[in-house]
Amino acid sequence: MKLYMTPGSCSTGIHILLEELEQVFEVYLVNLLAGDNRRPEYLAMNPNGTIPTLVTPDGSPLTDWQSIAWWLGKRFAKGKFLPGNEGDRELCQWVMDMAGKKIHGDGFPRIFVTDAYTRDEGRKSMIHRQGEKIVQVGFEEVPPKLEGRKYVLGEQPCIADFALFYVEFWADRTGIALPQPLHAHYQRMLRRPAVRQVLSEEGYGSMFR
Ligand SMILES: N[C@@H](CCC(=O)N[C@@H](CS)C(=O)NCC(=O)O)C(=O)O
Repeated sequence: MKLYMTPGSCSTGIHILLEELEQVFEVYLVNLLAGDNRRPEYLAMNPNGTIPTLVTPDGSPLTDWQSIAWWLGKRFAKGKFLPGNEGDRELCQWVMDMAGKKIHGDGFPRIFVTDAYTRDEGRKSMIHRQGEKIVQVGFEEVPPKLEGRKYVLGEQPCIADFALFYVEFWADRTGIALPQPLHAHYQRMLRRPAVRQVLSEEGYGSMFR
């Protein structure tokens, strides 16, 4: 398999999942700032120009975080990161939507790429604050759903924990406080060997020293 990724981005969640599943894969770095994701070769594989892209063993590209996570979850390790029943499936999907669509999709771009929202210097801080608010409100909705469990579904992580992890990681990097149960979830994830390995490989090894 080939993983097209950018260090410290949402693709980090898929990178971790691949390591947790003990898969062998090649990593291709996509430099978003240099516009690698807008080059014709990349767009031919992923017309949305987003990362991650996972090229599966038969050569097909999968191009959406959730699709990649469900596919990996089904294909490897006897489904150990997949929900086992309908209720768990709904919760897993809810957390992935909250992390990927609301907190990531609506919130963090306002913080990371504020310029994309306005050219008006005076409005930038307002949009940045809006982003922080969306992220905080999104995070606050998660703990009641976890009902004190260690991971989203219980004692072991599922694919949604890797989505939750990458937005928690962004919160950490941008100084946004997490509600206590998510802070504990983030710390628990950081103790996992695959998480430490991937973050170290992606250039964040100093977090563990
Ligand atoms: N819907 C996509 C969104 C992924 C996404 O937003 N990736 C960001 C990086 S975290 C990206 O590729 N940004 C570059 C761009 O949109 O031009 C998915 O779930 O994979």
